[in-house]
Amino acid sequence: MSKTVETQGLPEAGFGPRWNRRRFAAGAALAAGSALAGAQTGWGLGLRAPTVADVAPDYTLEIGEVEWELGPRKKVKTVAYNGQIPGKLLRLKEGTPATIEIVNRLDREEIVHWHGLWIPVDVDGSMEEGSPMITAGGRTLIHYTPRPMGLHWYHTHAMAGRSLNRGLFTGQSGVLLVEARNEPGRYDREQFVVLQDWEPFYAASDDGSLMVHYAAASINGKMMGAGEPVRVKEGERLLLHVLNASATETHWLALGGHEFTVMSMDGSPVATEARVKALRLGPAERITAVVEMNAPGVWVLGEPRKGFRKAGMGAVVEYANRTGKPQEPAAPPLTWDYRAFGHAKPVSYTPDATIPLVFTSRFKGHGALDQWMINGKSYPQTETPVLREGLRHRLVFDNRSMDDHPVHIHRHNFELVLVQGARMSGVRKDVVIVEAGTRVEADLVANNPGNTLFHCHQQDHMDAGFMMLFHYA
Ligand SMILES: [Cu+2]
Repeated sequence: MSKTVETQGLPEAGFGPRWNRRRFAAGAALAAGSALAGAQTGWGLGLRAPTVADVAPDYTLEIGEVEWELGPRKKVKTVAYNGQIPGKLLRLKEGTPATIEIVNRLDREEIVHWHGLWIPVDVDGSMEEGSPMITAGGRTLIHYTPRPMGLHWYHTHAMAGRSLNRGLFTGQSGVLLVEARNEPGRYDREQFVVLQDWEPFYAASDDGSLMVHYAAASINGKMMGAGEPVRVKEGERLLLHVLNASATETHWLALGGHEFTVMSMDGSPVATEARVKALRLGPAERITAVVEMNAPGVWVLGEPRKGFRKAGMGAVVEYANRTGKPQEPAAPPLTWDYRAFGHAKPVSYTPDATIPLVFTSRFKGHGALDQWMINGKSYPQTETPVLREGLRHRLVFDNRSMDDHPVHIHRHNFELVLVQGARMSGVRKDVVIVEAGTRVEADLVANNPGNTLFHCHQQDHMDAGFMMLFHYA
C-alpha cells in the first residue's frame, strides 16, 4: 500500500528551509560565545542580542490578541500564537538543536513553557524555576536540543489568578512533535487532535465553592461541524495524536464505530498497546493511538458526553465516497485504568528516596476559590524537596481531596509504580491524574539538574497554591 502522510485540520508549518540550519551553524560559528550564552537565556528588546541574520530561527511564535472564529456564530476574543488556534504544529528532530524566536505583542509579560521536554531551566519557560519572562513588547530567541521523542506541547505558563482571560484560559497552546531519528511509521495517515474549552465562567458547586465551567468547546480550534472533516479510506491505519489543552477539564474522546489502540502516553511508548473504546485525557495529557479504519461511513470523533459535544467538542470523520449525517459515538463505559497499558509486574528497583506529597484543600467560603495545599502548605510556602542526581525518587501522590488532580512534573517524567492499590511498571508520563481519595506512586530518576516545578495542571488549582519546587542537591 502506498503511504500518504498528511495532517488535516491543523495548520502546519514546515520545518524551515534547509539553508536556515546552515545559516544557523555559520552564525553560531561567527558569533562570540557570549551570543550563544545569550541564546540560552533570552532577552528583551533593547538588550544586546544576536540579530535574526545571525541566528535564523527554525520557528517564530508571535504572541498576540486575536478574534477567533470557533464556528459560524461563535467568535472569541483571546490571545494566541501567530493568530491561530491551536498554535502551529512544530516538528523538531530528537537530538538536533533548535532555535525558536518568541515575539510578545502584548502589553504584559508572557512566558512559553515546553511541556514534556528535558531541557535546562533557562529555556523551560517557568518563572518559578527561574526562566526569564518575555517582556511586554519584547522578543527572545531560545535554543535547546529537544528530547525525548514523542508528542509534547508548548503553552503559556503565566498565572491567571481570578482572571479567566489569562494563562491556559487563552488560546496560547500548540503541539510539538519531537520526531525520532528513525520513525518506523506503521500508519497511513497522521491526524492531530487538540481539545479545548472556551468561554469560561465561574459557578458555585454543590458545596458552595467556585468552579470553572465553559460555554463552548473545540477540536483543533473549531466547533463541531465548523472544521474540515478528517477524510479517510477503508483499510487505512490512522495515527491520532491527541492533546487535551483545556485549562481545567478532563476529557474523553470516542469515535463512533471504532476503537483506539494506544501506542504512547505523554510521548512515551507504553509497555502494553491496549485497545480501548474511549480515551481519557486530563489537562495536559497526550495520547498517541492507532485507529483501524474498518467501518465505512461518516462518524463523529468527539466527547462521548453529550454536554461537551453540544458545546462543540467534535469533528467529522468521513470515509471516501460516503455521505450522510455523521453518526455520534454511543456512550462507552467511561472507565480508565493506567494499569491496562503497563505490566502487572512491579519495577525491579527499590527507590533511593521516597517523597510523600499529600494533596488537600481548604474551603475559603461561599463564592471563593478553594485554596490548595501540598503537605499542608500552599505555594510559595510549600516545602522544597531535594533531588539527588542519578538517584531514583519515589513520589507518593496522596490525594485526600474530593477532586481529581492532573499533576505534572517539569523537565522529567516518571514511571507509574502503583495505581489503585496495585503495583505496576512500564508506563512513563509527565502528567498523571490522581483520582479523588486515591494514591498514585511514581518513580522519578533525577537526570536533569536544576529547579524542577511540580504542580496540578488545572490552572485554577495551580494558581491557588497547588505548586512546589524541587531542588537538586
Ligand atoms: Cu488540581
